[in-house]
Amino acid sequence: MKFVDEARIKVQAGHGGRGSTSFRREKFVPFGGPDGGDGGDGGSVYLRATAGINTLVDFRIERTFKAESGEPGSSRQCTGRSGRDLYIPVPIGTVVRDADTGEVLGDLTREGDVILVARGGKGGWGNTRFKSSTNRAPRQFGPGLPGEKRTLDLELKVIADVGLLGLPNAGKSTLIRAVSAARPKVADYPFTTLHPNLGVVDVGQHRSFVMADVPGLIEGAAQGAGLGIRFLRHLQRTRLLLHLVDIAPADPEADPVRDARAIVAELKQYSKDLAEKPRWLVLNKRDLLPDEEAEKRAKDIVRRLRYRGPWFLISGATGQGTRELVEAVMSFLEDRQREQREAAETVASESDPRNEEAGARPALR
Ligand SMILES: Nc1nc2c(ncn2[C@@H]2O[C@H](COP(=O)(O)OP(=O)(O)OP(=O)(O)O)[C@@H](O)[C@H]2O)c(=O)[nH]1
Ligand SMILES: [Mg+2]
Repeated sequence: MKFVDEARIKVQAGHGGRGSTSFRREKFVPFGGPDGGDGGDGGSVYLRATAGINTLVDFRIERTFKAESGEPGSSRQCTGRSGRDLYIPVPIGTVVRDADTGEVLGDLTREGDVILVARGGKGGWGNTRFKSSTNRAPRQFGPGLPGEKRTLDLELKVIADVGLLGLPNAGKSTLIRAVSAARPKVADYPFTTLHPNLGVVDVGQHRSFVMADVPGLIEGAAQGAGLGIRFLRHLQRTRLLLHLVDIAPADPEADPVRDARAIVAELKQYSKDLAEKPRWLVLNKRDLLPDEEAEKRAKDIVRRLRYRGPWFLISGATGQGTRELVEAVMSFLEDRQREQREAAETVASESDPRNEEAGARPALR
């Protein structure tokens, strides 16, 4: 299926129904008075993050999504039926902007997240409501208010904990296949992967994380070379990047160190935030060389890059070293989660009025 990560749609909420102008007419009840009911409210339009939808392909053609209008009121003080609300399912990770103002209306990051994007119009008053001591037979009615109308820009940024980064053919898709159930295509030509793929990596009981495989990056990507850098947006929400480097490139001219630097330069051009994310070096295809030679090359690459973070020497093809890699990633993510939780608890207890006296320390739990 085609992968689409940007779309523009129009939404139109339902209009409020017209209020009714009606008078009670019954045998033996002359001048029965006004009995026109209110119009029903128009339905509103919402977007809802829904699992199982992975792209914005359904919105490829710009179209208008309309909620129902309210029915008009009627005699005997009957209120018109309200229009039904419309819930539009969108992928988890959709950022919603007002196309006219650029304002971010919402970021649907969790399944079931809902945002209101166009409010339905209120139904108009029936003439009963206009009755007063000076006007006992009002003919006024409320026309019902129009429903809101908006043009929205939707942008999908997939939600993953870890993102794979690297040249085409570095072995990103092979790695995600080795450690998850995701089955992206693998082939020995560049740009096999044309859109992001997500895989859930199960590390053990109740321990798992989501890995994103994105299309390969080449030098000049920021200027549009290869598939460009637009797919990098899908790495923006990750907590950790794994930079895959082929330690035995088929091309004898290729220099893994120079190529690795080029990738980092592209990353910096794309976004400072992304460049500052934790990034680990993963030296891949160790099976192509004898162990000793592979280790020597790996150390040499690390030294020449003046890289000081954690690094791994693996083979996505044979699985060697991938277990250690996913364990380390999982621990890193768990540590991050713990830090975040603790930070949130500290903020919560600092804003607790019981801790307001000078020197009061957050209570330990
Ligand atoms: N020997 C060996 N070959 C590998 C390994 N990992 C990947 N390959 C091969 O390298 C080629 C490219 O692998 P992919 O996984 O498609 O690479 P990619 O990084 O996803 O490439 P793009 O999608 O084009 O960016 C394929 O022929 C793989 O079989 C490995 O660990 N060892
Ligand atoms: Mg690939």
